[in-house]
Amino acid sequence: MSEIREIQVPDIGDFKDLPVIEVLVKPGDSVAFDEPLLTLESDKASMDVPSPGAGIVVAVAIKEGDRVSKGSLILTLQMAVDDVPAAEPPVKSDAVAETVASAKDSAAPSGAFQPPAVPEVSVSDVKPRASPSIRRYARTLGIDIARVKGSAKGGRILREDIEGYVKNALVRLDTPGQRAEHGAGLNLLPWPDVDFTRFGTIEKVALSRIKKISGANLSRNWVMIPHVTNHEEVDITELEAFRVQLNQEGGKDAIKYTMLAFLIKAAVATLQAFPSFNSSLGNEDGEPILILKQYFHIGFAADTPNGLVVPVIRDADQKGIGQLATECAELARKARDGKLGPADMTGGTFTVSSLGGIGGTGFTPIINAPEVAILGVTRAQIRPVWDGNAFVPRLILPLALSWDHRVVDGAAAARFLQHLAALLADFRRIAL
Ligand code: CAO
Repeated sequence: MSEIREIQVPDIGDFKDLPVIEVLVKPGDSVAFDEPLLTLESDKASMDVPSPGAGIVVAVAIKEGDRVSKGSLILTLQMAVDDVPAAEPPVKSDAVAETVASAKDSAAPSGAFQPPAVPEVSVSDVKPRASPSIRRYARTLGIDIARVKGSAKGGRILREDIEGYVKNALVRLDTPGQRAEHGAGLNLLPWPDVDFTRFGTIEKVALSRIKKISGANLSRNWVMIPHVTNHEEVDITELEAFRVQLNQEGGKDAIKYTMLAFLIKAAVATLQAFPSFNSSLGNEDGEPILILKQYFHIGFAADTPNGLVVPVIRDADQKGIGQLATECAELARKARDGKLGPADMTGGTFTVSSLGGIGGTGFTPIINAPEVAILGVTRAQIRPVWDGNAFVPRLILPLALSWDHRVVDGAAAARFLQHLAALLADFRRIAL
């Protein structure tokens, strides 16, 4: 036998007119004894109002935002006669709700009442069951509690469930493939999951260690830095003639003067003239600051069979072009042999990425964080240049400067490139 009972707000102490912050049940729900029906919030704490018995919710009389006091009607409940309680269970404030919830969840349901058939409820309709403190905990961590699977009886969410959810999310974010799949936390569309074998034969190859590490760094830098790339073309006819002459003068064990060494030398002189390009963004007492470096350690991108690495030439401002060329060659050899140590690749303040030996007319280099700018160089080509009277063949070098728009702006970047171009066009200026 069953009967319909009106369930009212029980004795809630001195509180009156408390706002309902959540109604946890709806008509058709089956509730167990002591299961929370709604959550009230006082200025001191939130509290669950538990069901005084097991049964089926027939009608709900209140909604979120309503204000209730002792005796306010909450809902009507169809209960087995045996289950009709003599006394109501106490309201649980948020300090104790969690422990009580766990204890309750392990208790057997009471009575022999067989609830009548209720309409099937889809998963998305079901409100997650959790005590106010657990809800608040989830809110503090920025978690949508509806995504958390409860492990206690009736799907009730415990603190461990929230923690498990967070742990899983962190593990997923730490896995490169998953990071892409989850849109790098940017709420992007998931990465396309394509079965390529549907379209043709494929071969699966593991990424090298270097590719995995540089890929993760490049993705972070691309996503987190507001990159802008400025382009410039510079006439290096005289510089190349000088470089060729230097190399011709050298004996058997002579230094090979490379364009990269001249680029590094000119870049250092330009960084000295524009210190904000030789900096990093920092944070002090919660305020963003710019850390201007008074040393000039220049990285250069080196292509190796296992992927891209960036060895660093220390104190490039204190070295001549011959020494820069020698050190670049040594570091590039070490890079190709996989022998670079961490000390060879850390501490850079600016990077030069030269594809000039390979080709191309321009590209967008990705800033090597925490640096704020990078110079990309592609292949110099003889072009006809108008000298006022006639077209003359000149060797033109394309430059691309990517810079962090949080640190510098377009005018500064254009001036930086102009300065660099002027030095490369007439290297004597470096002595000025
Ligand atoms: N324009 C035209 N020719 C150029 C040039 C330029 N900008 N830069 C170099 N060259 C020519 C040189 O004259 C030389 O020619 P010769 O063999 O006829 O003398 C040849 O290219 C090789 O030059 P190099 O010995 O000076 O080597 P390099 O400075 O070009 O390269 C290094 C050294 C380490 C930068 C290079 O091996 C490398 O790894 N480059 C790739 C960097 C890279 O991958 N960047 C992209 C990063 S983003 O993915």
